[in-house]
Amino acid sequence: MLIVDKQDEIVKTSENDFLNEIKETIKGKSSNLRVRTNVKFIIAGQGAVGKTTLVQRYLGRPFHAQYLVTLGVQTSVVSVNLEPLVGIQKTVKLQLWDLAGQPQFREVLRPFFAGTDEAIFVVDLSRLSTFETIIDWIKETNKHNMKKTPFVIIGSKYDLIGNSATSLESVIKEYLLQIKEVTKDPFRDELLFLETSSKNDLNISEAFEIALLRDILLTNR
Ligand SMILES: Nc1nc2c(ncn2[C@@H]2O[C@H](COP(=O)(O)OP(=O)(O)O)[C@@H](O)[C@H]2O)c(=O)[nH]1
Ligand SMILES: [Mg+2]
Repeated sequence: MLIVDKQDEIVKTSENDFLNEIKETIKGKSSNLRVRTNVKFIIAGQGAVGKTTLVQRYLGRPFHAQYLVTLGVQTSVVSVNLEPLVGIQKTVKLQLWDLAGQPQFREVLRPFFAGTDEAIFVVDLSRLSTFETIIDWIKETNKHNMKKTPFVIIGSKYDLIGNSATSLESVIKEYLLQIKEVTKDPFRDELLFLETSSKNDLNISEAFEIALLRDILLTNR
């Protein structure tokens, strides 16, 4: 995964190290930790980047190679027990709002942005041009929420890029810096980017855990 820090430095780190670091920070605060019982995530990004597959894999469903367009929005609720993650005896009801990426749904989607606690924006690593709509999604999300919405960027389909991963990295970094520039805010955290593969089950639960635990950290700072 890549982290663009507050000074716009890009750091490459392992998702497990990062996840452990967040877990330790949360454990350190656990005596008076505030945890919302309901958390809403939206999952957004261009059509066919792998949003629905990512959510379905997180929910434990098998991988399907054929493409089924999401019509408008598909919502799921999953109960996340924080005990095994950070040793807190609480359960979070995580609502996942999987939004259709095709432009014809844009109008229909407007009401669904409100109340978003965290956004998961997905790009397709085998089509890096899918990065280009992310800034629009960020603006649209912020427009319907009182505060700037924290987000994580997921680069999906890591299995498809194989040996070209290293050569694509500079393009990815460039896109991340552009996004960071547009979303500049002195109180904003680092920008997080995480590679996943729904096909090979790479970083699926990690992606949602990072997003959820970071939401808890942001609520408590
Ligand atoms: N190779 C590969 N294909 C994927 C992956 N994730 C999704 N896909 C395929 O990409 C297509 C679009 O996926 P979908 O989740 O429906 O995209 P959405 O429109 O963003 O919801 C489908 O054919 C999926 O099988 C992945 O990690 N690897
Ligand atoms: Mg979909």
